[in-house]
Amino acid sequence: MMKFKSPPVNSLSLEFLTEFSISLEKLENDRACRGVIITSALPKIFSSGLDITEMCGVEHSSECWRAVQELWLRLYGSNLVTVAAVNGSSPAGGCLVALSCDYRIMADNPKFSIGLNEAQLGIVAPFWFKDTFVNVVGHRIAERSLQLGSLHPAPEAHRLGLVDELVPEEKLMEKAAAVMAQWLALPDHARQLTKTMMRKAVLDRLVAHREEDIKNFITFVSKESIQKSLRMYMEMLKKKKS
Ligand code: CO8
Repeated sequence: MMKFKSPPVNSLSLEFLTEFSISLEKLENDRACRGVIITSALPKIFSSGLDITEMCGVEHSSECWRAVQELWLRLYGSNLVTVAAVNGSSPAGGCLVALSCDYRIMADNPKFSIGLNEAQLGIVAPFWFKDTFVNVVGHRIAERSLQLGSLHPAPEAHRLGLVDELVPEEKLMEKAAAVMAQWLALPDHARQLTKTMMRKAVLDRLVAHREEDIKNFITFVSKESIQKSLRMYMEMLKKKKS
């Protein structure tokens, strides 16, 4: 089991992303490990997505973006069985982490929401976020949800197929373990080859366009208008509190 614990909101900072990738790599290389359940040690939040403050500061943006790519390539292409036990809100990059797993179980709490809400921040989810989303929910639902930057409350996320199952919060880990056992009952090689067959085209697309994707990201976040949108969004988050 891997438990995110980076208060206050498990934002995906460069440090967090690097540690996450290294931990996954270690598990991949451990012959005794065949699967991982990903969850959060924080109440109410699975992950708040990319660290917006870091993203606003242009100096690390290329390194940050490479780290996001690296993590996604590793997680989406993982040979392990990956189960996301989503025990709190999961916007943007947090949603991508869940979408990249083989199976998603979410706590049945309408206060928890999940989705690729980039459009709400005035930014655009890159093509590989979109591809991952389409592969889970289909083109129409992904298109509407991405254009509106929707954050779906857990019951709606379940209806749309964004999460596979809803369970009462106190049953989440028990259920995740049961799902893991079900997936591990299959021969690894058959399951792994099937997973590769389903995901390879999408993974290969980013591998082929990685440097271009980093360049696009930097050009985009360096724009004054985008910086302004991100600053406004952070202010809106702060105001919401007071
Ligand atoms: N990054 C940095 N800081 C954050 C983030 C974040 N993603 N989210 C929250 N924080 C900060 C808040 O500003 C606040 O700071 P402070 O205490 O100094 O005011 C603190 O964390 C706690 O936040 P809240 O008070 O809002 O906590 P709540 O428990 O009320 O809510 C939520 C938690 C639901 C996670 C809420 O904070 C939220 O909605 N956060 C924003 C999440 C979001 O929209 N993330 C999108 C990130 S973008 C991304 O992941 C993909 C980028 C793709 C880029 C492509 C470009 C080309």
